[in-house]
Amino acid sequence: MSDAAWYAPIVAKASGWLSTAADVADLAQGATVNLAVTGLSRSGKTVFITSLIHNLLSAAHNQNRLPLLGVANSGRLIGARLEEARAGRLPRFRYEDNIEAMAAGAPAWPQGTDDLREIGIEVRFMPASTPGRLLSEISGSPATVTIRIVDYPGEWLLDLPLLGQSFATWSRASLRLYRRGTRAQAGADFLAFVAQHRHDEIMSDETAKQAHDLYCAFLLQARDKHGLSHLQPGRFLCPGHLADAPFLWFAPLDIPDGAQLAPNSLGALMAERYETYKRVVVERFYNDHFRWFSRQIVLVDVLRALLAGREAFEDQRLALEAILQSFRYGSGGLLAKLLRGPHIDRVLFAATKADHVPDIQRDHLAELLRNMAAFPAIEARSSSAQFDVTSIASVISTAEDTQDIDGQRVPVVVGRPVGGGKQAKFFVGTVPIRPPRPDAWNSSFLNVPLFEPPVIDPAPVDGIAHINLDQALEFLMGDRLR
Ligand SMILES: Nc1nc2c(ncn2[C@@H]2O[C@H](COP(=O)(O)OP(=O)(O)OP(=O)(O)O)[C@@H](O)[C@H]2O)c(=O)[nH]1
Ligand SMILES: [Mg+2]
Repeated sequence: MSDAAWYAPIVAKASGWLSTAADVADLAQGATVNLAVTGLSRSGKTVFITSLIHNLLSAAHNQNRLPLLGVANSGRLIGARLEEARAGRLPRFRYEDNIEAMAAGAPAWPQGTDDLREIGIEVRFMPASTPGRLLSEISGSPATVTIRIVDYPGEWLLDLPLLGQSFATWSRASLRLYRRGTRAQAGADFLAFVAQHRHDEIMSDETAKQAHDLYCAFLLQARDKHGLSHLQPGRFLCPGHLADAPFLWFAPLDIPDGAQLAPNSLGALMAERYETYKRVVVERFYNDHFRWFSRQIVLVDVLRALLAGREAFEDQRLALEAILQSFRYGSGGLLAKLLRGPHIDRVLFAATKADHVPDIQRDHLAELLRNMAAFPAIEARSSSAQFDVTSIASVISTAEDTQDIDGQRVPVVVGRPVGGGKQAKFFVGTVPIRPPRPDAWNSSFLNVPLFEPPVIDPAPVDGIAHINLDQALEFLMGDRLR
């Protein structure tokens, strides 16, 4: 590996081209960019990471797969390879298994994620700038950038907002939410239990465990039966290796404003476990995997939320906003100055599974996402971070066609629904560009199943057909690949 500290002054003096020695050090030593792939459960994180890797590995053979990625389009991409598994601290992301599953005789999507995994992709390229190229020639090696990505269950993201809340505050906010709408039905047993167990009753492990079990059953139902997203804590839905750790045995309780939790009370026991959970699980998750990211893609399955109805849609919006509070955007703000580590300076919001709608509807998906959460507020708070909104499909699983409906020729998508259905046409109606008005929710305007993945080549040669994956990568990484 070349000694950048030695080269930089010489090159700078000789040419006067260099803006900063740090850029050259990056090119010579190989920079690492931590990319946060953020998204609620089933939003498409694992499929996105798998397709991104496969297309980057394939790019040396088939540069046409990534026409909107500058480094590929300009012919400067030399190749990409996976970092050795031992380079990471976590178990390796199952790229190979995922590709094999998708390339099998009966193609299948990757499994839902149940724990943390990481991977690094080393991209080798010829620098675009004259000093960068000169440095590459002197050192005899191309520039490299390693993109590091961590994959995790989407449910865990909702834990991040807990860092800013005490047990009493969280309990009050949660129970307020659970007493309304669908949650009140799904959580009837748990709410009845809470009504019978005051925070100041004598602590009991048995009562705490009972509350916890009822609460978990409620969260599972809210997610799986009602399509809700704002569900905390995340490990209750997806415990990973923690499984039955006793400090997980807590649940929200009714705690009136201003009430003190007495020693040896049920409330005090729950609060202690909640704090342990925050310290042992959430803080570690945040510090180890989010603090160091400088680029972020936020994946949102906007269509699924629309399909699930008004409450699920509103709930997803709340969940997204809660999560976004947990990240540090731009260089402004007291918090950004106090906390160590880089801030996130580029964020892309992406509506996923854009192949579920015909081409002419895809801009609508992105617009709907733009109008869905309080992104403009984030933008205003952070002048130095760059934001964009787009729609993507990591793996195109449908084809476009048209169909006559009521004497009109309308665009439809054709695909094979997961679960053995026959190939069929699906008319998705018009995707609204704003969250529907309250009275518009009654008409079901969309009809999209999950589709089977297409046949792909497991060898990283041809790549995977996608929509806007290259554009997303250019926005997120383009400046680091120059
Ligand atoms: N048609 C289509 N379906 C997709 C695409 N990406 C994801 N899906 C579907 O969405 C499902 C969920 O995708 P994942 O990538 O596993 O979601 P995730 O965010 O990793 O979910 P968790 O691991 O549960 O947090 C997949 O099993 C597919 O059915 C896409 O680009 N096109
Ligand atoms: Mg996953």
